[in-house]
Amino acid sequence: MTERIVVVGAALLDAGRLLAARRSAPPELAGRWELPGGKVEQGEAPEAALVRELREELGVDAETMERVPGEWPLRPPYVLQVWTARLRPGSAAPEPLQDHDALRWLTHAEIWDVDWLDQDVPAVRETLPKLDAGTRAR
Ligand code: 523
Repeated sequence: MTERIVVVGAALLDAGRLLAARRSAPPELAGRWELPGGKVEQGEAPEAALVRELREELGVDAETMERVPGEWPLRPPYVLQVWTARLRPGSAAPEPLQDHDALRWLTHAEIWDVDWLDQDVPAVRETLPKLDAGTRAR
């Protein structure tokens, strides 16, 4: 049986906006936007991997909230799973420290303004209702 490796992505939410990150590498992905994250390491829980990746790549202290239903195929043997996440109190604001060269906080109306990686599009679509839930009562 082929080994399957989970790549975790974060739908990082803040005040009804979703964070999009523009990849700077590898060349075939550079310039496209993604839900930031990375590969789960052996023996690591996916949520812990996501918190680690967000710290390494964006310099933030984040926590996961819920799994976004679904799983999306990447280049074999990788599959993408997504969690909603938020910044913990006192966290720094995200900065593109590694793997990215731009970040944008998108409102629902702006979600399709960026050129998402094809494989991230269905995951982004699934997170939209959660984004709306976060825009109420402010
Ligand atoms: N994706 C992807 N979408 C998405 C992520 C986080 C990753 O399509 N939202 C793809 C891109 C790569 C593979 O998944 O082909 C691994 O992601 P990467 O490079 O962000 O994972 P890292 O940071 O764990 O990789 P290493 O640099 O190898 O450690």
